[in-house]
Amino acid sequence: MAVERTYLMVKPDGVQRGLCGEIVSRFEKKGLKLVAAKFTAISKATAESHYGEHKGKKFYDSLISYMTSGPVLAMVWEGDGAVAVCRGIMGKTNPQESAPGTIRGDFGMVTGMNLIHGSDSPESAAREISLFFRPEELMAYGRSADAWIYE
Ligand code: DAT
Ligand code: MG
Repeated sequence: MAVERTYLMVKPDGVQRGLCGEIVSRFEKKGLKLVAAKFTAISKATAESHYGEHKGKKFYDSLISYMTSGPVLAMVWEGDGAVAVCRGIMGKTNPQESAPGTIRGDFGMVTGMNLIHGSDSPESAAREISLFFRPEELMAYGRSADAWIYE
C-alpha cells in the first residue's frame, strides 16, 4: 500500500451552492479517511501562494478573486493512492469535459467555477497541506472500518 495524503478544498462556489456535504460524502463513502478540516476564508496572499504555478496566466487574476470571494472548506484526506483517487472523484479541470459521476461532471459548467481543488501530486500535497494546516491540526487516529476497506 502507498498511503498518501492529499489536500482538498471545496471552493467558494461549492460552499455557496450548499454542496459541502455532498462533496465530503463522496470521499467518505469511497473509503478515504478525513485527517483535517477547516472552514475558513483564505487571504489574497495565501491564494497567490497556493496557485503560484499559474501566476502570469490570463485566468490568474480572476482565479485569485474567485478563491477569495467567500469561505472555503479546507481538508486533508488520507488513503492508498489518495492523490490520484481523489483527482478521479473530482473529474477533469473543465467540468464540461468531466464524466458524469465525478464532482465537477455532476455539478459544474465552467472551468472558472469548478467547485473543488485537489492536489495533483504527493509533492504538491505536502506543500499545500503545510500552507493551510499546522502539523498539530492533522489528526492521527485508528479507524475500525479500515479492516473492511483494505485487504
Ligand atoms: P486543477 O484545479 O484541475 O488542478 P489547474 O491546476 O490546471 O487545474 O488550474 C487551477 C485552477 O485554475 C482550476 O481549477 C481553475 C482555474 N483554471 C485553470 N485553467 C483555466 C482556464 N483555462 N480558464 C479559467 N480558469 C482556469
Ligand atoms: Mg492544479
